[in-house]
Amino acid sequence: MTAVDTHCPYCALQCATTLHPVERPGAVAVQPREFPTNRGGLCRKGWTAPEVLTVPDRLTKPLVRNAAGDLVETSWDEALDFVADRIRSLQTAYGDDAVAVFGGGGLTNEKAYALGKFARVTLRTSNVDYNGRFCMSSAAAATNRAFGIDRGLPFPLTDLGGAGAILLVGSNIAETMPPAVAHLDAARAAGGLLVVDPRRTATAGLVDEGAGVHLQPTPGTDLALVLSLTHVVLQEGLADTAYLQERTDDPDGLFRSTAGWWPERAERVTGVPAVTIRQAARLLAAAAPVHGGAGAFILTGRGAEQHSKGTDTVTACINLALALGLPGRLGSGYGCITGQGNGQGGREHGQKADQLPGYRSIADPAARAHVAGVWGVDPDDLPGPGRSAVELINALGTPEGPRALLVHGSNLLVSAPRLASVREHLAALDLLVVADVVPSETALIADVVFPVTQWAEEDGTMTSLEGRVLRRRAAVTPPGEVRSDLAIFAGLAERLRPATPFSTDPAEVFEELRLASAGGIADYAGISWARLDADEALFWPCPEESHPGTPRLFADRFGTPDGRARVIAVDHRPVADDLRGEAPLYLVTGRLLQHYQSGAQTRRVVELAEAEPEVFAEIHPRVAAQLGVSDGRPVRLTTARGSMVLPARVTTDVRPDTVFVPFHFGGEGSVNELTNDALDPVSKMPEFKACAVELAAASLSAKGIPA
Ligand SMILES: Nc1nc2c(c(=O)[nH]1)N[C@H]1C(S)=C(S)[C@@H](COP(=O)(O)OP(=O)(O)OC[C@H]3O[C@@H](n4cnc5c(=O)[nH]c(N)nc54)[C@H](O)[C@@H]3O)O[C@H]1N2
Ligand SMILES: Nc1nc2c(c(=O)[nH]1)N[C@H]1C(S)=C(S)[C@@H](COP(=O)(O)OP(=O)(O)OC[C@H]3O[C@@H](n4cnc5c(=O)[nH]c(N)nc54)[C@H](O)[C@@H]3O)O[C@H]1N2
Ligand code: SF4
Ligand SMILES: [Mo]
Repeated sequence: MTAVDTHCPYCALQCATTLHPVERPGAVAVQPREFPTNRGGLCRKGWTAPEVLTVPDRLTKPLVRNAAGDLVETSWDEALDFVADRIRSLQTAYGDDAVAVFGGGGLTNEKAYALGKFARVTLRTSNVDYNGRFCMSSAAAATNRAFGIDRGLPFPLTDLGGAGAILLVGSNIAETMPPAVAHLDAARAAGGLLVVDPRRTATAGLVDEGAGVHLQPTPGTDLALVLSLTHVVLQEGLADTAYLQERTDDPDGLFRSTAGWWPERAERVTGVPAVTIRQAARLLAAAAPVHGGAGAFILTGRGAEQHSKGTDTVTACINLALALGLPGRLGSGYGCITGQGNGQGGREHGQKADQLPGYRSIADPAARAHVAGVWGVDPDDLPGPGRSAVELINALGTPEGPRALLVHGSNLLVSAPRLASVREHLAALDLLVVADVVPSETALIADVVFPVTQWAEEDGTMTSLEGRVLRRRAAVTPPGEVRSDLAIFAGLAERLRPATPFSTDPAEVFEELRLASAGGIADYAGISWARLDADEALFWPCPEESHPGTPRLFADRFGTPDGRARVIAVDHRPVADDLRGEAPLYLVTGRLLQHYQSGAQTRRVVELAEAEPEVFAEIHPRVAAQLGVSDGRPVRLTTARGSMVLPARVTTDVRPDTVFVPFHFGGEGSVNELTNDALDPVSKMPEFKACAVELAAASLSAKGIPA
């Protein structure tokens, strides 16, 4: 092996790396590579990613559960035959929708595309969705309805570098994308870094004394806060009225929907002082182009989005950006910080319940005709829109719901909300098939487990948080009998519906993806692996080989039929499972720098597991004193869904009405035992970020806590 240029397997920043040969088979060493997003930097997860390639319990052979209930090794042919037979008999008995597929935003574009095609063409099921529903779906829904296009950042990340102010709503970017912090430097130096988070996170810590503002609202109140920021902008005459007239459909709607949110009222709801709200609005406005500022950005993360009103909160952020004339202006804008490695590409190629490749709607007859043409099938044979992730999980094993589930790239038994229900529904299935690289919590309860390739073992493409298409390159041969997810789709298609064969060659799959996406919103027709190999600077849409790609969207028009942004009136509403006498605190969940998602990968990396070995609850000293609990001692958290015991981390970084727990741990350490699966009505995003919780001191003998 020679040195191979690729990108980190984890988050959407997709830091550029070079892999170097080492002596051990299947192993590599990693070096960061100069690239606009990471500027030669890597976080701790990126540095240690090679270890996941050779973890001792790496899956290397297909496994099938035997009569005694154990997962035992088998051959690919036997495992594929078994799964195909079960699918055939379940679909014969219960119909095509009896089989469901669940995808992931970590899959390459090629895998995501093949997964959607496999569900629609081979299985003919409408039951397909993916973990992006848990991730940025509220921002996607909001940008789709306001701008007509959902590309997380409609501008290159480096554009942030010139801004005078950046408002970060519910993003802890300093821990979730550490190398990206460099792009905040100018705004920080200008005193324009504005961070909205109920915790004093590492990101809030970037706000030095007098160099910006940390707004620390009550969890679940961002919508009121942003409505009030907009109120101040409009009342103080700071809006870009010419922009509102020219580029939006309803400037008056903006005034009407924010008129009642004067800062003193918002203070009562959010806990953020009215004076701070005014200060933040003025700082942001001063950087807007209409006032001759250096540029301003509003960016949202999961803290704003993962709520039952996430779509409306993002809409309020977009409305604030429109009031200031930011979207589509060079050096300003609104963006959602997409999370997973291919969180952007994963939402474009048809893994979503309502979507076909090219970010097309599965309900649109023209879109169906185009994609069916590429697939060589009759448009009438394509299923219609299906259930969203949580609705799909809650239907599994019910009389009307699917009897079988195939999971590719998600560890549902850790990362989905209200785990008791997830466990019950997975157990009620006749067939659970999990494709993974390691025996994740979900793989361990499956009937069949397929061992698949991961980043350094495969070729493909990923689309980063900027909408930039990147090459993932194979550097090593996968161990044992590991195959790509593409081989699973091909193997099952050959057995179930051989008339439409599936390629196992990612380069061929990409060529087909180009055709299927052509003419769609996310148009990849002009992007080829050869062009990417020459220069990874192609942002979609890129309709022709001669097209330079589109780093910046919306300069002249938005993606709506008349080219104007839609102003959608939204109003504040409380958290679905709100505080009450017996549950007086908010439980919020999120991430630690050291772990990735369900932790399936990073909990297996020794250095990361040693740094953060177990779950904990951040509580304020005042709460700790009330409970008589000191740092490291066990507390019991109880919500309407469940209860868990975990050590307290006593810190003034969290509000006294808030408890924070990271979601990266499995089994008894899974905070999703407690979270609420109440859904946003538009995006169907579950309310991971806030629910009412009761706290109590726990006994020393409580499970899992050493005395
Ligand atoms: N280290 C690490 N990095 C990651 C990941 C990971 O698992 N680990 N995952 C990747 C993925 S898929 C994603 S989606 C991104 C997520 O990246 P972020 O959005 O930055 O991550 P979170 O920690 O989920 O949430 C951000 C913040 O929201 C705050 N928060 C909670 N409730 C509220 C609220 O009501 N309002 C506001 N304003 N804030 C609130 C939390 O305190 C938290 O600090 O990270 C990506 N990068
Ligand atoms: N309480 C709470 N819960 C949350 C969140 C939160 O903030 N709070 N955040 C949510 C968010 S934003 C997200 S994105 C989800 C993520 O949660 P999950 O969907 O569980 O994501 P991962 O842990 O990344 O799981 C990916 C799995 O796929 C495997 N894998 C990696 N590469 C491949 C591949 O190429 N093919 C296949 N078949 N498998 C592969 C990995 O080993 C891992 O087991 O969690 C959500 N859950
Ligand atoms: S920031 Fe994201 S892409 Fe970069 S090294 Fe860390 S996990 Fe990997
Ligand atoms: Mo995510």
